Amino acid sequence: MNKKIYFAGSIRGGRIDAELYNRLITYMQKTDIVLTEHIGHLNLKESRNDVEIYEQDTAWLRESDVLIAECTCPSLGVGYELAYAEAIGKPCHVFYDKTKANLSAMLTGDKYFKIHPYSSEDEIYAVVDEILGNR
Ligand code: 6IA
Repeated sequence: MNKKIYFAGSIRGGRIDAELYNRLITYMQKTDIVLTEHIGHLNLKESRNDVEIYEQDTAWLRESDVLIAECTCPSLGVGYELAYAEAIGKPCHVFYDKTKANLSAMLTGDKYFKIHPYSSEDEIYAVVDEILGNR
């Protein structure tokens, strides 16, 4: 069955990995539903105010089946979303490139989170297949 995925990635934390987010979202959309496909848009335009963004994103978190976060580029918003998702019991998966980032101890030290360090992007896709039950 199609899963509803909340994909989290940095926005105001920096867009250096936006193309990676875009590729991951496109991949997940072949089999499942990504509630947050705008995270991968390469030309983001802020059309809503911050209260509207917060209300919509937390509603999507409650609606989602799983949170998948790409955390190589640090983002306060993604950290907040992870804590919110844990508090409401959603499965949380965190990917980061271990050759580029030293992940916060508040994520690596929290046994609730499933942490997936990778050193090359190709490694991500097989893990995503497993998370989504597609292999
Ligand atoms: O602190 P950050 O901005 O890096 O936080 C990024 C995370 O917060 C993402 O995973 C999003 O789910 C959420 N978020 C932050 N800003 C926005 C946003 N801005 N829209 C939707 N979610 C957001 C407006 C850009 C829009 C036109 C797509």
